[in-house]
Amino acid sequence: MPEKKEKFYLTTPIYYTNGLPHIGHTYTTVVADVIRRYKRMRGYDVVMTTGTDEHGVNVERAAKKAGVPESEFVAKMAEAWRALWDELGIPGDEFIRTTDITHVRTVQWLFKLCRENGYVYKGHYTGQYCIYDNAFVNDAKPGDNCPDCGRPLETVTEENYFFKLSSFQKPLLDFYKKNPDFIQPDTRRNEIISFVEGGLKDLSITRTTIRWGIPVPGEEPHVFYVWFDALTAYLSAVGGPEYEKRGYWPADLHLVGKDIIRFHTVYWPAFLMAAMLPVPKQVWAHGWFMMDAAKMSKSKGNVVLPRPIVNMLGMDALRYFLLRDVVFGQDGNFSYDALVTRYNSDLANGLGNLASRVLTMIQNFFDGRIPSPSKTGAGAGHSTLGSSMTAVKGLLTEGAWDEKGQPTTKGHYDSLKFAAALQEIWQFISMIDNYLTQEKPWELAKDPSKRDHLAEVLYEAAEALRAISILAHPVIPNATQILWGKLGLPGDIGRQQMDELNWGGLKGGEQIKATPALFPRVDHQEAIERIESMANEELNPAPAAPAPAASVPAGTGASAAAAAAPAASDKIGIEDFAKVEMRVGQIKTAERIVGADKLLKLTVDIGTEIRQICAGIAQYYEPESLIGRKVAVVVNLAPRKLRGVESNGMIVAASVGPEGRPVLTAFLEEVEVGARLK
Ligand code: ME8
Repeated sequence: MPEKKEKFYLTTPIYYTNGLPHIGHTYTTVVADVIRRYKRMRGYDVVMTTGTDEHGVNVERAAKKAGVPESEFVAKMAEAWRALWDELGIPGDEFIRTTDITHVRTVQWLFKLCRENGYVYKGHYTGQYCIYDNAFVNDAKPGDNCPDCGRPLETVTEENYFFKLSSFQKPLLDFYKKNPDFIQPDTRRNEIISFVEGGLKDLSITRTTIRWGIPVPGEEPHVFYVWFDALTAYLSAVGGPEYEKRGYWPADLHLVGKDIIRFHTVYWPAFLMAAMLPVPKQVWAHGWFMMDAAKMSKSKGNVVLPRPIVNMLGMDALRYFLLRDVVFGQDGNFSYDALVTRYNSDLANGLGNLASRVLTMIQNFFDGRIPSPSKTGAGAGHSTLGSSMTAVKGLLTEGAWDEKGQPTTKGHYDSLKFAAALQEIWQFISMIDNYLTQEKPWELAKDPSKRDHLAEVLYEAAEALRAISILAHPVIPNATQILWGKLGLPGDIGRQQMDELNWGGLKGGEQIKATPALFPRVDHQEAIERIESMANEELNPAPAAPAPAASVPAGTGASAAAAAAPAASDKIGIEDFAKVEMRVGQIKTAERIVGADKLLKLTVDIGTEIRQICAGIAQYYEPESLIGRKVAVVVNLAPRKLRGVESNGMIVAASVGPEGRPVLTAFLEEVEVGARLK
């Protein structure tokens, strides 16, 4: 009988359905996925829940605006969230929607328990309510703005059911004391403790002003307050009233952003205590990703989207960057510049380069078979590097603490110090790099008497790559799985157990695979321009007009244009072509853009107005040579920003040669500015 695995249950927030995921949401979900993978590699039976928070006045309004019933609106949004998580390879094991019937029953059951235990009463409440955050704001006066989002509050009077939150001040403070790890990081814990010490007011947990919510049985038109509803989703996802059968409750970890910590560490445990249900073990609140020093939000128009980054650099690059660049818990600024720098330095030059060096030498010197360790005379101490290699071996395979009591890679993962874990793994990478530089296997290969030594060096380096793949797998699952295969190892690397990571897992004789580079280097500027251009397209989708095959979308380069062009067999009707409005424009001014060496900023007269348009032609045309030139312009393209500069239209050019050199159109006869191209 296999030993029964210990269970580990973790959750992301249940995200609102009135918008689509950006990097902030992606961050929390990526972190949850990293923990899930890590815990599985430490032998746990893990369930991770994510989902969608679908009730409340915001959704009611958004659905109205879209002219569809709420249920239809949320079904589409939930599907979009689920599909994006699937596409990014970070789906929940459970995906709970707050409109699921199992969830509705769980909320009603929780309310019944709280009421039976004497913690619910009926009353009236008049207060200032933020319809965007779905919360009454205590102590606010009519006319005030919401302290969280800054938008105007509304005065609302309702008959409500109240939850006796005031009865839980002492039980909560006792609970925090007994469970010092319940709220993490410590700064947040201190904030919450002083908030609770300041006194708790009872909380209204039903609404009569909202229709789109879970009905309170027998008390219609009362529906549940969205937070009473949404928090309960964590429990609904693993069995609801029958949670004991599945055995995952209480949750081991709720991962949240710092914006919603109070709901998770004050309200939620109080609701559960009132119902006499087990309370979660830990709530971890991370910081915010900022854009230009402001919290990212769609209403501010400063969101970063995950898909364009993944299309350009791959999901592992995004995951690595999110975890490596920001200390988990703190706020971080998001910048494409830092992202691409990290990609090139740590992934392309770091791990990618080490892997290709080692594999290429094994290919060349040992016919693609990993040399066997038994023939290497390992431990012969042939060089001073023998001892540093021994140290690396020890570090790669040790437990959570080293002999000096310092946390190791596993220890860092355990305490969610992802940046520290990655820093440590990347130190191993540079140690192996140095080992190769000093042992010089390419020199050893020239001397047949040094064959054993050569075999040893390459074996050790390959074995180090195997260990590094296992340790880095939770963060970069795709690349490590590929590397695993390149090392000739079978199966799913995610099934490897970190605690069984002993030196010597490679037996020798494995046939390596020479597949393309793990992380091909990218041109810094071009990568950023492409990501920005794809993000623009996703945020401001152009009307469904196919791009003319020979056009160069400003700033994207010719290959993206080719990729966007319809396949030869996809003929379009004349009515489709007619959707693209092209006119003769005359360039009035042209200048370079600082920090974007492929882009020119042009002003173009299109007959009816002068437009600002960015064009990716700076490497081929001198700005001065363009003044007065007549060109073909797509004038009905949605405006977008390229490198922060507004571009309102597109200059048409032929894309010539493999590098896609843009060649502007020209007219052999005199044409009038503004004339339409048909
Ligand atoms: O609050 N930086 O949902 P939500 C980092 N439905 N993380 C961010 C972020 C940013 N700029 N923006 C969002 C809700 N997040 C409720 C939750 S739970 C029972 C109900 C992440 O769609 C972060 O995890 O507004 C934050 O807590 C969450 O998304 C808010 O998601």
